[in-house]
Amino acid sequence: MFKNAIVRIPGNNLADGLTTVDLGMPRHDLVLQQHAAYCDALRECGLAITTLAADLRYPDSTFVEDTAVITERGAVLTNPGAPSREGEVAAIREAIARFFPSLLEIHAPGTMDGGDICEAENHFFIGLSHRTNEDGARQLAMHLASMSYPSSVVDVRGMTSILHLKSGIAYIGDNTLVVMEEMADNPAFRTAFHGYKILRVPQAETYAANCVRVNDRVLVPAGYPRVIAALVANGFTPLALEMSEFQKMDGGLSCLSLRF
Ligand code: CIR
Repeated sequence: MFKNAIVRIPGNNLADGLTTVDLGMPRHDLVLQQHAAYCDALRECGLAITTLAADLRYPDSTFVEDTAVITERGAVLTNPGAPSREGEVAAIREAIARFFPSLLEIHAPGTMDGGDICEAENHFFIGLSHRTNEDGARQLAMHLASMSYPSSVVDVRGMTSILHLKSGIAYIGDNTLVVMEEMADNPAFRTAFHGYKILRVPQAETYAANCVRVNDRVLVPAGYPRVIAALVANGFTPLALEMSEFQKMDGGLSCLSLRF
């Protein structure tokens, strides 16, 4: 069960952030509206929210998930892989330290974005991506081991359609993983996930592979009927949220909050 979430209000310069997709510029009024609905959904799921003010120094800073890996046994601050996002960790440290006074850290030359880390029933999958490098992955595996968590690495560097590991997979509890079609062909991943029930996401709905279990609900982006139907058919209760403006900036549902 999650009790808390940390979010950051998007700045009116979100459009200056990084993106690899060509979906147009986010509209600030809609950005704020979608962010507010996201926060309402977290509240509806029973979470108390810590809301941080917009930070115009870092256009991508609303994507707070990338700054930390938070577990039941402790928290690790990351060292984001994009130079423009490096300062985001210092900016959020105090808010996280209020809940986790002793913080572990990923140090250079290691880099890591929280979006690459997927916890699946006490096992951590660490995505190697263009943001998370081998040294970052090694450091995190060591920190996780110090908390008695096993982990394994999934290399997603060859997958051009996703930014982070969790752009393509989600663990939604009940021993179930939501996995994008392309990822299911990764042998390391298939072996590692032996024993999990896998809900395959059709290629046309890949964006919805980034869904989030929050207590009794699964938050899922609106507009992906096959994924929503599969969730319902497997006994989950989806809560659909408009994400169009964040999608324009390569952001998914998970990246808008740190949950613990
Ligand atoms: C970036 O490229 O870093 C941001 N525009 C999007 C980050 C999305 N984060 C995530 O999926 N965890």
